[in-house]
Amino acid sequence: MMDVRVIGVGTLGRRMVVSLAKERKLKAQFVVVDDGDCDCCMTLTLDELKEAVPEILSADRVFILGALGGRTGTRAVEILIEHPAAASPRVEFYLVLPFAAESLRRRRAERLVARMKELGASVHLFDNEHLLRLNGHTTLRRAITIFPMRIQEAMYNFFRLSKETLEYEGFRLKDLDREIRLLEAVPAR
Ligand SMILES: Nc1nc2c(ncn2[C@@H]2O[C@H](COP(=O)(O)OP(=O)(O)OP(=O)(O)O)[C@@H](O)[C@H]2O)c(=O)[nH]1
Ligand SMILES: [Mg+2]
Repeated sequence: MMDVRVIGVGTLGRRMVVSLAKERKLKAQFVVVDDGDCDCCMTLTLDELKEAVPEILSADRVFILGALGGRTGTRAVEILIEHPAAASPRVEFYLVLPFAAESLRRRRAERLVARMKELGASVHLFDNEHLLRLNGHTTLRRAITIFPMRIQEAMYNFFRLSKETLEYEGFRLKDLDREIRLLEAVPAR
């Protein structure tokens, strides 16, 4: 049996991992790196993460889910990428980038992404700035749900699960079909 670990970093990472863990469909070990405990998965503080990095990155496949720009998620990614195993193709990062309007957060995130690329980490980015293309076509609440949904979808794809039941924050993947198509169709400004 393949040993798969899904790590959620920061608040958004926690939400995605809790949502996936509660579905009980993915055969994976779930870990959250954030403050406070979590009723459905193992939770680590940043200090605990530092100690646990070699063990965490030793699984057959490791997925790290979260957003950059805030404190906890960014710091967790910084800690993880300093270990050589983080550049292995077994390890993949799925990360949301802040809006440009969150200027300091955005710059912090961009610096870290540059560093990750330098180190050769496998990183899939979901840039909030692209959501502005949906301006006037949907609500903010629906728009900000798209990327967490897409990241969970990537996990479902990995496990070859049917996406019929995939949901996040009260939306099903198919509820956001129109937004997802619009996002892909409208070119960046
Ligand atoms: N699209 C989208 N982006 C989000 C969402 N939540 C957070 N983000 C983005 O992710 C960035 C980081 O947010 P968090 O995950 O809350 O940050 P954190 O790592 O918990 O940081 P601290 O709480 O400061 O420790 C934010 O600045 C937003 O740009 C969400 O639900 N949808
Ligand atoms: Mg947080």
